[in-house]
Amino acid sequence: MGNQLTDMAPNAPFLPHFQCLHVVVIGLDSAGKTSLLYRLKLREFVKTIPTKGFNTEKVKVAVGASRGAVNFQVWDVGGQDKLRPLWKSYTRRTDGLVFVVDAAELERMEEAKVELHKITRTSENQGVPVLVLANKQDLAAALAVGEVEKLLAVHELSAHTPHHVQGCSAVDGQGLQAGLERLYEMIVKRKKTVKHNKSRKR
Ligand SMILES: Nc1nc2c(ncn2[C@@H]2O[C@H](COP(=O)(O)OP(=O)(O)OP(=O)(O)O)[C@@H](O)[C@H]2O)c(=O)[nH]1
Ligand SMILES: [Mg+2]
Repeated sequence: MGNQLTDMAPNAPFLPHFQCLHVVVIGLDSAGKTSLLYRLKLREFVKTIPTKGFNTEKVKVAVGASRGAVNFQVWDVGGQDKLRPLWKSYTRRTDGLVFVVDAAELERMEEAKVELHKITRTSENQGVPVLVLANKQDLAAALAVGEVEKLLAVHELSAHTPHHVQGCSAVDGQGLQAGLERLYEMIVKRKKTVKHNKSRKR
């Protein structure tokens, strides 16, 4: 049986086939980052323990108009507050950021908002596309995407930061493919713009 996320397909036209996109997954502790990484890698909902450092996996995802398989090197970094100062070094020169929130935890949305805005404001992350994943949509208490978007004040992100908010669940994988599609589109668009600007300067 095929799986949309990992089936091999012809390479996407824009990126050279050997290129691997670097993506960093951050967010508060217990948001579901590690669960999402392994849902993507193993197509299973795995039992996790709080991440003390990081996990990294290479995953192939069929995205883009040609449904080509694109390699993503995904870094999942621990979200406990004492580990958050490390986010900056992991996100340096990344192609894309994934910011995961527990959509069922209304009382931590303000804390998540502060961290989201802090990390996207760093000079290295200017213009880096951000996919916000409103995780745990399988829970009845989960806030809808629009609510999460408002509570995180996503509209206040810099005009130079392409972003998209997507609901998802690591339990059944819903929303992950759609979110990665959007992240991929934003990354490719940014790479094209950077390339275009460079060739105009020559
Ligand atoms: N119901 C539900 N539970 C989830 C989901 N994703 C993760 N969880 C649970 O949330 C808890 C935390 O998940 P982790 O993936 O370890 O969270 P994390 O963001 O990696 O946490 P840190 O490593 O501490 O930063 C675990 O008990 C998971 O089983 C989801 O989509 N739905
Ligand atoms: Mg973790």
